[in-house]
Amino acid sequence: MMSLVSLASDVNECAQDNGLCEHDCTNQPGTFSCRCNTGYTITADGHNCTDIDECKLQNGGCSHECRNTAGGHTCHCPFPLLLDQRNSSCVNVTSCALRNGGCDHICSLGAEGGVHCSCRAGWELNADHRTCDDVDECVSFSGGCEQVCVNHAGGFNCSCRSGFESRKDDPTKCQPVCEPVCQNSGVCVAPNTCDCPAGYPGPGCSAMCSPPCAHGGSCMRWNVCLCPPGWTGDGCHTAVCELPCGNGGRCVAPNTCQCPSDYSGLQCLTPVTTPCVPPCQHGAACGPLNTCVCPTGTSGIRCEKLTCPVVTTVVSMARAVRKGFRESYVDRCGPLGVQLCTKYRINQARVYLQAYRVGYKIQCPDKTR
Ligand SMILES: [Ca+2]
Ligand SMILES: [Ca+2]
Repeated sequence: MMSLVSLASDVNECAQDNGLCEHDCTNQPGTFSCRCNTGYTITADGHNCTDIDECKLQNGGCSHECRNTAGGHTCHCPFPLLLDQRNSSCVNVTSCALRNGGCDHICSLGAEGGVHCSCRAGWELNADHRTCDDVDECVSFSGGCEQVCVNHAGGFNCSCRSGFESRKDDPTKCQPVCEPVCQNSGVCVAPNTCDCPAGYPGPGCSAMCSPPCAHGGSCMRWNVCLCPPGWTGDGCHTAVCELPCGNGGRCVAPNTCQCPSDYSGLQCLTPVTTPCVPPCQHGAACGPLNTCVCPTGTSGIRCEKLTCPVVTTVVSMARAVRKGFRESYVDRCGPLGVQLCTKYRINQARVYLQAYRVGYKIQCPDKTR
């Protein structure tokens, strides 16, 4: 750590460990001194501080009893005298102005000129006629509490045992707590015990359905489910298909049919045609169970064998179309129409387009011949 070296030769002894002074350290040119807080005096070692016992010096200025304290002292008076405003002399009590007449709570002037103490509600006057002591209301009749009385300074509270709570209309009384709360006009008669009306046997007098209501159905009185649209049955487990499922299809969700493998569609009315694998050849149709239905002239599992000759077929595809032609003609032209010019126009004509489609077919000999 860096430190600035002052030009003067003085060393600040207070900078380290407070100059070993117990209270205050004062640095001076070439030296230092320890000082003590008010009520203390320096000891012979010049560093430590010790309490001054003021009571040993003219009784600390007290008219009666003096009690020494660390750093000070206090004066005390024998009953029924009170300390005066300067906290040193003891005087007779003649008014409520001095220290509230010595009263804890309420001071009033007595008939004979002396003062009279009294206490606020919930407190009672001590035998010293000044101090106010708390009244323990729970000692007599348990404070009027139905279950538990709790005393505190100036008052008391009623509380309830576990499973009960204070009644709103009368905090001295207790009522049982039911969790969950009793619904449907049920009455909580003991902790977590509802007295339920008929038809509501569930927790907290709720309706109870067995089997439970599925698909968002509401459980009503007497084990009845109120089902949402699209569902019906005891526990709302049965789906409703407004259009019935055909061909052995099952209604599995609202308006949803689950079809057998050979039918499809909303109501399972469309037969499913599955192509044969491998495919049938020579135009053969695919029959049930992946079998090919071979046309005349073919055989084999896939109708791949030809049993009759194949002949070429030619089909004429001739058709007539309209087509535009450009043709020239001579016309008069020029400023006075005296010149001759060649002009062009589009003329429509019907033409024939000739085409052929070449195909093949299996031609078996005529059996009748
Ligand atoms: Ca003292
Ligand atoms: Ca009390």
